[in-house]
Amino acid sequence: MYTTELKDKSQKQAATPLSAEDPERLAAFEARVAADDFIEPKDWMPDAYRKTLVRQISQHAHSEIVGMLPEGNWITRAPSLRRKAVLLAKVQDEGGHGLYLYAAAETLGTSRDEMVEALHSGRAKYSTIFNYPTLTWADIGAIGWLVDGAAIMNQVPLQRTSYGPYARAMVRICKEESFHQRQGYEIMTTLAKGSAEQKRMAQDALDRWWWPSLMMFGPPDDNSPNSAQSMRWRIKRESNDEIRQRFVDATVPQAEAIGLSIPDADLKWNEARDAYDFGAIDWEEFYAVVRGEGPVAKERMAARVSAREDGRWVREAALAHAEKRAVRLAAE
Ligand code: BYC
Repeated sequence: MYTTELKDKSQKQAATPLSAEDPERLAAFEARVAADDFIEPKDWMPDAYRKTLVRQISQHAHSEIVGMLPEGNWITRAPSLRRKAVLLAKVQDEGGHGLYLYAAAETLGTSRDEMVEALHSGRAKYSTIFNYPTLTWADIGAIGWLVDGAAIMNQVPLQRTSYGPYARAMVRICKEESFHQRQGYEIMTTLAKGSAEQKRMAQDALDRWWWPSLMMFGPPDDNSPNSAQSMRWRIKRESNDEIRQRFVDATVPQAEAIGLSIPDADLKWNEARDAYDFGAIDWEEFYAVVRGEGPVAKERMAARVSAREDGRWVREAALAHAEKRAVRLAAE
């Protein structure tokens, strides 16, 4: 189900002319994108392609880093040594994903400091999902199962995104996300098979995380301003709605298998479409969270800003050490 194999319909689409930049270079670029070649950092690329990539990759990196906070909140309260070790490893993986992604974005000429500054000043976005609180241990299961499950669905097509460094970062990240999804589902399975109170906790977590998870895939296709261009550039390989549907179809049977119910009265298998129909997503809530009005948005940003400030002396000490070392080596 969570294979990292890509079945990509957009491979067959032809790239269409993009902008009025140097026609020869543009034609060569388009031909490479159409041939499914990877574009590499030293290759010529249209400015708008570079900007779109920096926007998407940096937002992706920010999501990984901010995404450490809701789970980090439970490391000291994990119910056993095993759960604690696993959760620690998962949160560390997320830090690693953020770093690969910042490094991939830096190859496009924007520094990590600039990207972090954009996040902290509210100019850059991060995934809406991390603006919801983790109220019980079951939320850690729900995040692994649903949030990482949604992330894999979105990221598998990105392994064949047209920009090489982003695609290669995704290959490794998808492998790790796959483990994250399984550990979340295992927590949910244990709770769902446990006492009545544990099962209630698992259902409550599913009730609260289901709709925000569906929002992770972004606005509907007919209201997604960046999609058309990003699909033509093969940055995005599948649309927001296509990936959201795949997630619903994969997740509903998993909920049924452990006796939990998806909180959607309109959810119904559609024989003709060979897919689930599902209820309306509250897009007002999505846009409010995107605007920074999520339930714990202020706490999330305050935690990131103070972590950066608290770590300033470490960065300064490391830089001073590197400079001294360089002077010493030069003298030797
Ligand atoms: N949250 O035209 P659209 C993880 C914005 S973390 C906030 O469809 P696009 C994990 C969008 O940016 C994984 N904003 O945009 C970590 C755009 O605004 P701007 C996170 C959203 O880019 C820890 C506007 O809405 N994954 O795995 O074509 C623990 C219009 O949207 C959201 C990624 O970042 C949202 N949910 O498509 C556990 C994947 N959705 O930028 C797990 C990489 C949309 O024009 N990103 N917006 O001001 C993507 O694939 C795409 O950027 C999106 C949106 C599908 C998210």
